[in-house]
Amino acid sequence: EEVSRLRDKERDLKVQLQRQETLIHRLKKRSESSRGGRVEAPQDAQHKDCSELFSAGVKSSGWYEVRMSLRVYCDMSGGGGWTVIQRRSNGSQSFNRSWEEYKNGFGDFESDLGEFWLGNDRLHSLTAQGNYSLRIKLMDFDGKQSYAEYRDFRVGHEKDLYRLSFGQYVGTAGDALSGTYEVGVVSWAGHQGANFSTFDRDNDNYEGNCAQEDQGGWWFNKCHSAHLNGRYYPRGHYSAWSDNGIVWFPWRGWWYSLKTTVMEVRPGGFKMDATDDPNAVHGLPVS
Ligand SMILES: [Ca+2]
Repeated sequence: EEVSRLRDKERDLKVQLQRQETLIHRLKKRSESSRGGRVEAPQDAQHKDCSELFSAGVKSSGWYEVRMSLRVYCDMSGGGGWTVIQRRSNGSQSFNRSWEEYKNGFGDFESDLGEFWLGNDRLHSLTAQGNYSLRIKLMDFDGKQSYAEYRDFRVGHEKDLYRLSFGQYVGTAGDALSGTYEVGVVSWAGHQGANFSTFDRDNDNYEGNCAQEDQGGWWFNKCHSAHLNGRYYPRGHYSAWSDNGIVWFPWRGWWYSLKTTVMEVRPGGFKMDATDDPNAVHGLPVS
């Protein structure tokens, strides 16, 4: 009887050991994947955006949860702390969407290179939290990159038709949003103060419907110098009845559709961590 009791005990212990091993294996896998930047840590989700996560020590780019259960992609490169609000990368998502879809956001909120629009309501509440800078990163099909950065980026409330406003520009792509890159452009293709329009809500200054013709929701005037929510063309140069590609006019013109775009925001006063700044002097001897 004693022998059979011990055998039972042995069997129980083996089962327990197996469970422990499975648990260890799962924990190992989880910590490996977290090194790849795909964790949702810190889970209290009290951070208002990616800049606060960055300051809290989260340094790898990826999807995270921030305040209000909002799932955001954080770009921790370029000084870190950027909350991505739009991405085009491969044409997998249609950006020709309704007012309601642009209001709530749409697209792929899972993949690292997923295409998405964060949503106009979230854009409004994010940028209403304080002074935000907007950074736009562009790449063409030759792999050339450029950027445009605007201070004081703000998106109005829905009742103000998500009106766009922004401040001073710096960058290499050209100041498409203000339209000041060329005389006479501002009045018809500047985007300062423009309302948001979609195919089913025409709030532009044009007798026709810019969003319908250019196949995407955007802050249209009559119609645009930049339209990053246009149709995805897989080869760059395109011809169409309307300039409906992914366009940043001062960089590649109306008839070139960009390969990738990222729009991201960060508080204007954000101080990057000196140890992550590639331009920072570390006081190391030059050997
Ligand atoms: Ca119109």
